Amino acid sequence: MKHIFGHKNPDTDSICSAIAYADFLNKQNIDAKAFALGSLNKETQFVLEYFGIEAPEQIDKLPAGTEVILVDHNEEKQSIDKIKDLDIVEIIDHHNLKIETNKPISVLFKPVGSTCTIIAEEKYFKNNVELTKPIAGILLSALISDTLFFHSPTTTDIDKVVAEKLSKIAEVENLEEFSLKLFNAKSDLGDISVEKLIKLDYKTYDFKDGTYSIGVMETTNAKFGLDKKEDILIKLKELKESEDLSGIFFTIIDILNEESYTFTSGDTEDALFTKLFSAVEKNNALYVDKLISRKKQIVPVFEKM
Ligand SMILES: [Mn+2]
Repeated sequence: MKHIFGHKNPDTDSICSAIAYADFLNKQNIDAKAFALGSLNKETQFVLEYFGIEAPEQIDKLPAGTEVILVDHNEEKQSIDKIKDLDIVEIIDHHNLKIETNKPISVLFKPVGSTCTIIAEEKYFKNNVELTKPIAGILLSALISDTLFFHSPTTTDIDKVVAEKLSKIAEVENLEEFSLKLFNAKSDLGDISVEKLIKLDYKTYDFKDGTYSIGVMETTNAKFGLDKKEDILIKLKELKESEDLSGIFFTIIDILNEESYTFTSGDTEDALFTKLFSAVEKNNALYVDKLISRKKQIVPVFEKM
């Protein structure tokens, strides 16, 4: 059986693309199943409940040689531990191509807003494979989530066309209203611990001058994160040490106002971020207007430095 999974600290796109692609393969009589590399965030839980789909089983390791399909990621550091010992047979993704494999495999990469866009368009629609309401619903949710309801600069025309088609099948009549429900679920963090807050959507990258982690908190309630500044700074310093990183950046992204506030693990990182993104001090954080996409706006700048 092929094991399908997205990245660690899974977001809605990682979970829903794995579930949908397993559904697609099962319809071709291919034995495949979706898994999660970590617990589901509130938004993903909301989406699965809303469309009546069971959450995938969580795993953190697999026996050597297991056939796996990676969705929504292809960086070793973001995948399951000892990924090199597994048999990667296919990758579907919308991030930079990073991985090296030791044999030819199927890859499907598109520069679109979500992995779910690729699965809907290139798998279901192009092959005329029937899409059920729940699967269309989760594909649509992930597309809206990853593109921040088309506000993110990662959004393409394809995303908008695919979302339109999916919303009809999913019977979501008012997309804007639905996206607000999603973002409110995402922003409802209750009494979350500071470490969990930092790790909500946290990815590690090997840049030329070191290994860095970048956590983002996409929210309609930036104040929730800003108010925890002191604790966040302490935790960032601790994590930098314990994870042996060159630095950590934690960016609070205000989805509705299209702006962001960043905290870092130290003065050097503060200076670096300020220089790279022309950040200014606002609400006691490093403020950058219109900086809302880690993938398209933040990571590329670090890769060039
Ligand atoms: Mn994605």
